Amino acid sequence: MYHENYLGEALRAASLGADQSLFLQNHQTDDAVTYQAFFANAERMAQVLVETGVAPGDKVAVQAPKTVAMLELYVATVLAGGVFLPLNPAYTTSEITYFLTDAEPRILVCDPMREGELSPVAKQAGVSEVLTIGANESGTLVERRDAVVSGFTAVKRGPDDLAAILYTSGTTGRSKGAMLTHRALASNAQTLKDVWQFNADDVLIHALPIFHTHGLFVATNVTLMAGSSCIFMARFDADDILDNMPKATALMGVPTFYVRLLEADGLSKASAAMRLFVSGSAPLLAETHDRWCAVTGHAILERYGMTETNMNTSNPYEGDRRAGTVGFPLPGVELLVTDPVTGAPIPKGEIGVLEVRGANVFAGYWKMPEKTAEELRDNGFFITGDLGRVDEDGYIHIVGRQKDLIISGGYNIYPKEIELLIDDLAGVVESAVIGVPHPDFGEAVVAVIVAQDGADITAQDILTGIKENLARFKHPKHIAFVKALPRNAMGKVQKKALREEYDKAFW
Ligand code: MCA
Ligand code: AMP
Repeated sequence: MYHENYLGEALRAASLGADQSLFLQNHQTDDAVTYQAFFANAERMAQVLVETGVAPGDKVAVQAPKTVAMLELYVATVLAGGVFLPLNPAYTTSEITYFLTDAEPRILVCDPMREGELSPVAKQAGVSEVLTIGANESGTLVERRDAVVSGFTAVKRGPDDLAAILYTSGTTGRSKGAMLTHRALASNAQTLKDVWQFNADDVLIHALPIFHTHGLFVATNVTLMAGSSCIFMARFDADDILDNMPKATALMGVPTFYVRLLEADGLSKASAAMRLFVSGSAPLLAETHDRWCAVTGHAILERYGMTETNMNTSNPYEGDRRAGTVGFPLPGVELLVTDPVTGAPIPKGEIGVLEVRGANVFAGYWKMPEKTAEELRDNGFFITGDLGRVDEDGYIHIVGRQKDLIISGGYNIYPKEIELLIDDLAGVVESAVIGVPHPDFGEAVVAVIVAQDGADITAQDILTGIKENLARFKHPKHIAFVKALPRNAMGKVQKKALREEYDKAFW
């Protein structure tokens, strides 16, 4: 089955012979989806993709609500030999225009509610067909799937072929498409399944979005590869998660999940029989780790990854899960700490740039050979831009970032993108966008703005001015007007000074 499609086979292997076992409980509709039903639908959808002209290597872009159909589309794209390109539903049409123009997908699958506004953009970008997936498992792609009667023979794809492109923001403001191969995705999920000991008895609470690495590859691929099942929720809701914990064994989340669950009533009782809580995508405060331990008796397992690499390090499943650390390199991942200037390895214990190498590492940035060359060394090491150190026991500590990046509730936000938009508004001289501590999101966006002399410009004007072009989660949650931005002798804006000044903006 699927034996010539590398990732397809890896995702299907565990459930072969267990076709009637449950893959997914849809929390929205209460439908129970068996492995047999899920893969049969994915095959039918793959047939539709091929009929619409998707050839091996073609990209299938999707901006749709979190549904089982969207998950089927991921597997269908892989089986059809295509390249899955998921996009955050929060992106505005102007943001989507960039992705479609840059990636040149064969088809776009979007929410029926946005078909009208996105179709012209898709056409302009050379997309040959627009299909839809709506909330509640509806849409034209679902209808066409249901009209296909026969099964589908997976298209041949090898380990080095691309399975997905995920866009990750760039420091210059332009997002970069990270090209991920069948091998990178399959090998990383296999490793995680093994080290976190997932098996057919596991039930994962899946409340993460499925347009990013965490919810799409870590949560979904691990579930499929272990033959486990999941409780599939359209979004995070603390009460829903607590209600379902007694039926589940594992939860994967960003730190905000754990911060919010700690605020809810009944956590201690609900979590009693769970076996694993995983956190990642952003730093988990040691305080959250400790409080979780005190309330539930479970030590959260923190791991560290990136869109370009999937997961790189993990705290041990068996052994000491240390708060404030991301554990050890995963099997098959080599990690170096290097000097930020020379790139040479530095002595153990000192802070430097984390670099990683392994089968998990991406194949480069789509259509950006210079960026690829800057970040991916000839010897295979990827320069993460994260700053860290390895302690005397081998645990890795992430202490900061070389890149000017804000991570808010697990979403990455690049200040440059927001600054460019604000600087373009009438009445603005210049701006600096920074991330400062936030009790719920970990970090949140603050914009510090210098207005033109005499300009009567308000925070609301700024928000109104950027809203067409910027997804809401990237909007500044605090806006300050100042006379001048702090600069060093070289004239560079001192963001560190600004971060210190606005450190308490949300407390
Ligand atoms: C929502 N808002 C946000 C965020 N989420 N603002 C900043 N940061 C956010 N993360 C905005 C909304 O637009 C809204 O604004 C207001 O905050 C309240 O939204 P609400 O609906 O209450 O939020 P929510 O639906 O409860 O979402 C919060 C969330 C969600 C559950 C934390 O953001 C989430 O699921 N985050 C997970 C992201 C993730 O999967 N990251 C993995 C990336 P307004 O009121 O103005 O409309 S993969 C990765 O990082 C690497 C590879 C890795 O290691 O995993
Ligand atoms: P993304 O661009 O979405 O791929 O996000 C990757 C970035 O998230 C990494 O480069 C880190 O800066 C950050 N990250 C992921 N997991 C962790 C973690 N456990 N602790 C600290 N930072 C993390």
